[in-house]
Amino acid sequence: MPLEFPPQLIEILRSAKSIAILTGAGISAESGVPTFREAQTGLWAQYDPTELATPEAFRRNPKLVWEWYEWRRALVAKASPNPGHVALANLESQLTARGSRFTLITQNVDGLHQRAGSQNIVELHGNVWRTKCFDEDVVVDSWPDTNEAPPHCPHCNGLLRPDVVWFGEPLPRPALDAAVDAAQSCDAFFSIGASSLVHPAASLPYLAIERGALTVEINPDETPLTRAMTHSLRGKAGEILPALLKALSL
Ligand code: BV8
Repeated sequence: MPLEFPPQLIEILRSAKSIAILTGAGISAESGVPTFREAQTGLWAQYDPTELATPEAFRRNPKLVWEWYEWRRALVAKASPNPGHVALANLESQLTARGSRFTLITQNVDGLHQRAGSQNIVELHGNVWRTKCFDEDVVVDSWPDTNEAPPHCPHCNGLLRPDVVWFGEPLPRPALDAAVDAAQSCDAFFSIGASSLVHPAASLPYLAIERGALTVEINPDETPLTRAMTHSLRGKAGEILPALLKALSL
C-alpha cells in the first residue's frame, strides 16, 4: 500500500525555496552500518562507543581506538548507500535544478551520502575516511605503511587519528556555522535517523522551529524531538524517502 503524506507537507516541499536536512546514524542502518544506539558486534560488543570516541580514550589506549576505527572503516567499505541516501541525492538535484537551496547536514562520518551523489554536504562530525595528526590537528593524506597502530605523522612523528569529532571536542566552526545558517533560513527542515541526543547537532531542528519552518522527523522510533515537529513520519528512511520523492513527483 503506497505511503500517504500530509498534503501540507507535499505542498510546502513543492514550493520550498530552501530545504535543510539533518541525518543521523539511522539513515545508514539499512546499509548495514550499526547505529550508535545498537550494541556493537563481536570484539567491540564490550565497549560503549561514547567511551571510545573521546580524546581521553585515545590518549589512554591509542591502539584500541585506532583499531576500532579500522573495524568501522572496513564495515563501511563493505556497505553501499541505501535507497534513503539515494533519494536524498535525487531530491537535492531536483530541488536545486529549480533554483531551491538544499543543505544536507550529517552527523555521520561514513561518507555514504557522498557515495550516493549528494553534493552540498555539511559534515558536522568529520569523516572516518580522513586522517589527521593528533598533535598538529592537520589532515594527513599519506604515511609510510609500517603496520603500526596507530601510524605516526610523517611531519612530526606524532600519532595519527581519524578526522572525526570526538565527545568533548568542539565541532569544526565552518561546518557548525553552515548548519546553523541553513537551519535558520530554511522553509522546511528534516531530521532523519537521528536520536536527537547528541549536541550541538540536536539543537539544529529547534532553530528551524523558531523560524517557523515546516519540520519533519523520519524515524521508526519516537525521539525527544518528536513532539516539537510539525510531522513525525514513523518508519525507515530507506522506505519513506523514496515514497516521498515519488509523491512530490517534481
Ligand atoms: C561538544 C563522531 C563542546 C565520532 C560523534 C560532557 C562533556 C563534554 C561534552 C558533553 C558532556 N555532556 C554532554 C556533552 C555534549 C556532547 C553530547 O551531546 N553528549 C551526549 C552523549 C549527551 N557533545 C559533544 O561532546 C560534542 N562536542 O559539545 O563540544 C566543546 C566546545 C568547545 C570546546 C570544547 C568542547 C561532540 C559530539 C560529537 C561526537 N561525535 N561522532 C564517531 O562517530 O566515532 S557523535 C555520534 O553519535 C554520531 O556522529 C551521532 O551524532 C551520534 C549518534 O547519534 P545518532 O546519529 O542519532 O545515532 P543513534 O545511534 O543515537 O540513533 C540512531 C537513530 O536512528 C535512532 O533514533 C533510531 O531509532 C533511528 N533509526 C534506526 N534505524 C533507522 C532509523 N531512522 C531511520 N531509518 C532507519 N532505518
